[in-house]
Amino acid sequence: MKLFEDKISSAASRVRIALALKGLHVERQPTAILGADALNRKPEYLKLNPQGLVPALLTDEGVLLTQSLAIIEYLDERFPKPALLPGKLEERAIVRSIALAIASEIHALLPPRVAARLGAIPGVGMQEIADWNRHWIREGLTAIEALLERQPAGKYSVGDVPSVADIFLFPQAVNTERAGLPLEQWPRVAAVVARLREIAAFADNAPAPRD
Ligand SMILES: N[C@@H](CCC(=O)N[C@@H](CS)C(=O)NCC(=O)O)C(=O)O
Repeated sequence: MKLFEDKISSAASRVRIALALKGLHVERQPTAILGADALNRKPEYLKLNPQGLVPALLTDEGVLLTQSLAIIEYLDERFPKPALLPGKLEERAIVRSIALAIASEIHALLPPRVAARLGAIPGVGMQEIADWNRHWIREGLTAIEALLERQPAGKYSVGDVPSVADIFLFPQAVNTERAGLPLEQWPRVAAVVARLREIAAFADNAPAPRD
């Protein structure tokens, strides 16, 4: 398998964490998403992934998979141990809803293409974009905190085993702190993330800071 990724990408970080939890090693294809050297908008990459986003995973059968949640569920079905989704039906749905609350309602409003579009609007500069980012992170994580509080006390987002919910939460939490928002304002999130930091698969695969 080959993973198209950029080390700064939090969506790619999710897939790296899933691979590490499962002890899987894949070929890495660095695909820069920032600046003049950005490869994700080049015709060759768009031919492969029409969305021009990372991550993308090329399977051994030559099928190109896109979207981190779909990729991670593919890995989980193909390599079932350790399971990244809980055994109980309702818990699986809750795990997916937390993952999607992060991917669709927070992260989707923050990536470079959104910042670039905002920055093209007259009067919108770095400061306004940083405020935009912090607004959606704050709103999104406040809702996640409330969702986690509904869960019975456990070590991780849902239960005592790291799941897809944690795989989505961790990179978002790392970037939240980088955006200048201390996690302590969301105590349940902060406690879960502190435990995840102790797991090498998470700690070693966080999104790299943008230079
Ligand atoms: N929903 C997608 C999001 C993918 C995404 O937005 N990736 C970002 C990096 S974290 C990207 O490729 N951005 C390129 C750009 O914004 O131009 C997923 O979960 O895989």
